Amino acid sequence: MREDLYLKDFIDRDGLCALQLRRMRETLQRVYQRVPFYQAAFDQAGVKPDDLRTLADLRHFPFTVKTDLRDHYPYGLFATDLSEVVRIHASSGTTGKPIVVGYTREDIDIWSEVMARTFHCIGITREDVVQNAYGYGLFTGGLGAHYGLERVGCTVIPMSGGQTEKQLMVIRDFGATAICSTPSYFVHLIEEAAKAGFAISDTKLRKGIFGAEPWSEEMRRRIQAEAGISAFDIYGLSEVIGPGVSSDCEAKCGMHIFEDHFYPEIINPATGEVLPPGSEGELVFTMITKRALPLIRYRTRDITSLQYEKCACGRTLVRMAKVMRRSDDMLIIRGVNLFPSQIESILLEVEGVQPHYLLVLTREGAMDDLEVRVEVTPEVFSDAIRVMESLQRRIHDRIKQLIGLSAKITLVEPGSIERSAGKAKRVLDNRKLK
Ligand code: DLL
Repeated sequence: MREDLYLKDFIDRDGLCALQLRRMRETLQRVYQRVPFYQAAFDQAGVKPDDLRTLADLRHFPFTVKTDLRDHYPYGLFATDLSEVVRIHASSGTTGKPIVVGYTREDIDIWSEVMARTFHCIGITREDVVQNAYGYGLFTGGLGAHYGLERVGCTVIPMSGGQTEKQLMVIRDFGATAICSTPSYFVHLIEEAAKAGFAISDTKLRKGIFGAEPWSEEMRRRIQAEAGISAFDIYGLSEVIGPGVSSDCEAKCGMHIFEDHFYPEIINPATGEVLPPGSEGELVFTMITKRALPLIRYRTRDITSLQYEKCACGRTLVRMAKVMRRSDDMLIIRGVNLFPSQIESILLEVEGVQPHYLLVLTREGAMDDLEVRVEVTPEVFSDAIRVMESLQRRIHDRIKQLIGLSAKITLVEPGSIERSAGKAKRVLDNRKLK
């Protein structure tokens, strides 16, 4: 029974496509009959559920975007009665009301399944003791990971986010072998452990299951070297299901999408045109098994590419490249396009710099200015001004060379940039206030 669950990752592609087509047709019928929003949207686009004869026909159907969920807040896009919904989660956007998502009993089963498959990809077994430091509550991270871990049968410690001292006590005393958290919070744990006089590499912790925010390969290397663990990337979003949409395997060469539930496409974000395999573009998902909230062609805004070649681990499931940017987090500074993750990659290549930074944008008249505030190690901070200045210059020149922007570099004291127990805040845009 348990083995069957994991065998789904190795299904042959023809069998998978046939399954996807059947499920997609059923879902299109269901939303057309049950969700007035979709009936109107399909009618307006001049398509009927029966027009889907092959998977490629999906491109004729309209997209769903975040504002559609907002406009039908809170339950307007649900395809079942609320009496069948057993759980609600919500994701807090930067502005206004949250996005509300719902799950039937079957949806919770699917979610537990895709999370169990996630942990199996990472090599978590019944023998593991897993500290779950994703937030429990309306955020999908905590409960999503929890149900998957129980399904695997390992020992779960439901810590939730925050309470850093207690997290460190539990890592040590309870013998956690793996931890789930945002990558930025784990970096914070590494530092706090050092302050408390121990190294995470001296504990039993061997694996980190990190996601919910972008993090670079440089950040992965740092975390692995400093904590003596293997760091895995997991991806998901509330609107699709939560975590459990895709996961690294032990080969770490892209995250496998659980395609028998979530059908991916890559589009050109400007035109909406579907791009061929391997192209970089915006990721779009159609949920082909969900009951309460099956969204059609949901635009994630996350930029990635898809690789269909079989993976070294033997899984046939398509892999998505690490998500380093969103089509909507691009900053335009003096005409130069910049994604915060580009700065992260540059900073982490410099010795003496810590993985804590904040990009501060200001406007002086018509001119935008970028300040990069970054923490340095205690050694650098207590060093001579000369050493600090030379480090500042190196970072400045590297950003200028690679991105073409002249930024003000401010080296700040270790611990002075605000830490978060969840997603890190990397940009402070003061331009909007003026
Ligand atoms: O962050 C779900 C999740 C929880 C994923 C725990 C992984 C682990 P939301 O709060 O709805 O859901 O935020 C979704 O976060 O569209 C991406 O922009 C970003 N994101 C999530 N995982 C990754 C990742 C959860 N591994 C949004 N790398 C998504 C980069 C990620 N960005």
